[in-house]
Parts: sequence; C-alpha cells; structure tokens
Amino acid sequence: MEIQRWKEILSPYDLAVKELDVKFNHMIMENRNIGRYSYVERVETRRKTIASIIEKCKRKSIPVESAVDVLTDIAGIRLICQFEEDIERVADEIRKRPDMVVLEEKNYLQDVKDSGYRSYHMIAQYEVYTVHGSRAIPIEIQIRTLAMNFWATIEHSLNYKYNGNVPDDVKTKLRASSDAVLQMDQEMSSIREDIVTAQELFYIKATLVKDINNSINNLYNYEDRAAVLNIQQEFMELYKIGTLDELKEFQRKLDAVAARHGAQEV
Ligand code: 0O2
Repeated sequence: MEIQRWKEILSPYDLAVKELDVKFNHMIMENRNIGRYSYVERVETRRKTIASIIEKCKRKSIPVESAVDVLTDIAGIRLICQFEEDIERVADEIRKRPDMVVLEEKNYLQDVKDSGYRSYHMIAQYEVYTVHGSRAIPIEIQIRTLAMNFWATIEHSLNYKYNGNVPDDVKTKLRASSDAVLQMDQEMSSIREDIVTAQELFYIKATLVKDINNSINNLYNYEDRAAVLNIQQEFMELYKIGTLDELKEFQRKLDAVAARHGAQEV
C-alpha cells in the first residue's frame, strides 16, 4: 500500500490517541489540583506503526487491506495505576464515560497468561471528527499497575530480542518475577490508605504553593516592588515552618489584594 494511503487510513487513529492522551492527562491534573487521589497515575498512548501492523497481519494471516477492519489495537492507550484496587475503579469509570462504548473486556488479572502477563484489557469504540466526517475508532485500553507495567515492558523487550522464542530458563525466571510483582502489589495494597493520604496532602500543598507563587508574580503588575519583595520573604518563612492552614490563609490574603485590583489570575 502506498505511504500516502497509509497516512490517510491512520490519520483518525492518530487523532484518537492524541485526544485521549489529552483527556486522561487532564483528568489526572484536575484530581491533583483539588487534592484528590487520581486512580490513574500515568497515561501512555501509541498508534501502532505501519511495520507493526503489517507484521501482525502476517502473523494472523490477515490481508493487509483488511487490517483496519480486523485489528482493534491500532490505537492503544495504557492507563497505569499505583495499586491493583485502582484498576477496577478505572475500568468502571471507562464503562461510564459518554464518549466511548466498551465492546469487549479481558481480565488477565484473573486469567493470568502463561507468560505471567497481568493486565486488564478493554476494547472501546471512540468517535473522532475529521475533514472526511466522523469515524468510530476501536481503541485498546490496557489498565495495569506500575509494577505490572515494569514487568510487561521487560518481557516485551525480551520477546523482541529472542524473536518470540524466549529460552525456557528465561521464561521460568519471567514467570517467577511475575509472581514477585503480584506479591509486591499485594504488599503495597496493604498500606494503600497511608500512601493515598500522604499523596493527597502533597498535591494540596504543591497546588497551594504554585498558586501563591503565581499570585506573588501577579502582584508585581500593580504593587510597589519593595512591598512585593517583603511579601515574598514572608512567604519563604511560612513555606519553611508554616502549617497548611497558615499557607491557605496567606493565599486568601493575596487573593483579596488581587481582587481589589480586579487582577486575579490562574
Ligand atoms: P504491542 O507491540 O504491545 O502492540 P493479539 O492482539 O492478537 O496478539 P489478543 O488475544 O487479540 O492478542 O489480544 P491480547 O491478548 O489482549 O493482547 C494484546 C496486547 O496485550 C499485546 O499487543 C500486548 O501489548 C499485550 N500483551 C498480551 N500478552 C502479553 C504478554 O504475554 N506479554 C506482554 N509483555 N504483553 C502482552 P501486541 O500487538 O502483541 O503487542
């Protein structure tokens, strides 16, 4: 197939992965900004390369011309969570989203693959609007923990190295390390509440400090420079020894000054 034709065929898939990358990352940011734990820790997106599409077609005896009718993982998104419990929450959020329809689910957390692979897979249909009109695109969504992702990344690269024929002793080690990953995920789950609370506090403080810095920078537009430097100094002291409530009160005062000047900024 000509490269120009590939470009046309794959363009809506590129759009789909870009849109979903923005949407899921925005969701993470919104949660963190309000100091709420995000079930999704990290997002990875990719559109399958032409070489990889051709290779998969060969492997599955599919004519390349039918690739887009048969393959459901040309557009892929990976949602990486910190804890195994978060995976089901994320899957549930996806089922409820109005911008996609889940067509299929595979639970490799329950039905662990012989390789030792663990992950939760969904195929969803997602609509994009292009200059040629609207197109419903299948998206493969893989949901897994950071630890599962580490394992899958290493195992994938070994498969690539050995061209799919991984030696038996390496396979045995991979399965053993997959069990170790499961054990680690379980250990981390047992202290999940502590970690979530610590992270929520961290993001509340980080957002507050960012807002205070913005407000102070903004003050330079309408306050005397020496006065702003004094405020900055006061903030540095508070940052070192102040409580969260004191920082909130400091931000409220800065906000009130900006409001008086009709100059609030985000
Ligand atoms: P890539 O390079 O990641 O895109 P199939 O898609 O036909 O191979 P199936 O049963 O239709 O397999 O879908 P399945 O099992 O849900 O797997 C699809 C994807 O899951 C794979 O895509 C991998 O990304 C991942 N996966 C599945 N099994 C394993 C495994 O044992 N190890 C690792 N590391 N990843 C796995 P691709 O196209 O194979 O690869």
